[in-house]
Amino acid sequence: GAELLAPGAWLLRGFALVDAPVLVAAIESITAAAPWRHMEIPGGLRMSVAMSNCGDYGWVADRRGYRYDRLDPHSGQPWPPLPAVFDRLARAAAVAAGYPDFAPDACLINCYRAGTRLSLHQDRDERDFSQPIVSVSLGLPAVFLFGGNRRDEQTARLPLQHGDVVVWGGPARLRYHGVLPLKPGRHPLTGDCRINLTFRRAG
Ligand code: MD5
Ligand code: FE
Repeated sequence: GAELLAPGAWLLRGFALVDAPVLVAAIESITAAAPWRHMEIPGGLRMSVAMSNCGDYGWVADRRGYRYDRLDPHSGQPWPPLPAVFDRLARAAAVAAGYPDFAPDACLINCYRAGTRLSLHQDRDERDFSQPIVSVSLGLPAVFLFGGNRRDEQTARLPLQHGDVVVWGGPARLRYHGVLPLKPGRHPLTGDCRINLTFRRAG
């Protein structure tokens, strides 16, 4: 069953377990066309998370800022399409969390290796904050940091495992969050990494 983490935030333990092998195979073909890259952020630092995208829009960062773009800046080509299994899973998770109208048009694919972290931030590059974000964890476990509506609020630690899905909507949509440095390990499906899929409505 779904576990309420906070108003609007639902944890669906193991919701993606059955689909995981198919998801990982699809990620391999997506990243063959749109390879993993460490994006540069305003200020010039490179992110420790490796990223790719699929769907109508992809999240991109460069020295000018953050945005959603229909084209992969590496190739100048559209991002690979959202596989049907991705779309079905994201919609089913949103329905289970009480968001029956969620229609993702963007999937950011994050790859964490030992030591990779994601510092505390909000997701605010999307147009419509009434749409939730669906996040799918694959491979190595991670400790997720769930903060408040202000950066200085206390954070809760949430261990996320292979197959876990979290739906962030309503009052949780704009909460600060991050990921602690990944511990080294090996997972039978993903090897030395944690992969996270985040499904969004960007356009
Ligand atoms: C991850 N990715 O584990 C996370 C999963 C990102 C990112 O944060 O921006 O790529 S998405 C977590 C999330 C999204 C929106 C709201 C909240 C969490 N929240 O309210 O805590 O790679
Ligand atoms: Fe985020």
